[in-house]
Amino acid sequence: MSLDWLRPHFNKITAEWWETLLLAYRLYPQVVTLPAADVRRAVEALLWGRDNVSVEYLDHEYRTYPRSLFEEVIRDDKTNRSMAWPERNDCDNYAWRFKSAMDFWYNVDAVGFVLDKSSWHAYNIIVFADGSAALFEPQQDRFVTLDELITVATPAIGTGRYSLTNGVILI
Ligand SMILES: [Ca+2]
Ligand SMILES: [Ca+2]
Repeated sequence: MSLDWLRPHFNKITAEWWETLLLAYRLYPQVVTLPAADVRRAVEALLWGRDNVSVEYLDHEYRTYPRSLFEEVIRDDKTNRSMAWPERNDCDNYAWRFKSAMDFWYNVDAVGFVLDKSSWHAYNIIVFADGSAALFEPQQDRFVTLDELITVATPAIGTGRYSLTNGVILI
C-alpha cells in the first residue's frame, strides 16, 4: 500500500511536534514536585462528601505545573483534536491518552484517570502546583465542575455528567 497520500501532511505534523518539544523544554524548569500527601489532600478536598469514589495513588511524589502553565500545555496538546469513534476512540481513550501525553511530552504526572460510574463517563483530574485540583474534559480542552449539567435543563443534584457520586480514580 502506498503512503504517498501522507506526504503533504508530514511536514505539518513534524512542525507541530517540534513546537510541542520546544514548549516542554521551555516549561521544564517550572515543573513543581509535590509529595503524595499534597496530591491526596487536593483530591480529597475536591471530592469532599463523595464517599463512594475510590482513589488509588500510584506514586510517592508527583510532577505538575501552576494552573496557568497547564492551560498553555492543554492548548498545545492534541488529544482533543482526535476524532471520536465509538468503542475505538471514546471517552476512556481520550482520558488515558491525555494522562499519558502529559507525562510523555510535558513531564508532568499529577493527572488522574477518572471513571465516573454515576454517568459512565471517563475524564481527568489535574492537581496543580498550588495544591488545588480540577476536573478536566479531555475531549473539549475544558475544565468542568462537579454536577455540571450536560443533557438536562434542570436535573436533580448528582445526575450531571460529571456528578461523580460513585467512581474510581487512578492518579
Ligand atoms: Ca488541546
Ligand atoms: Ca474505549
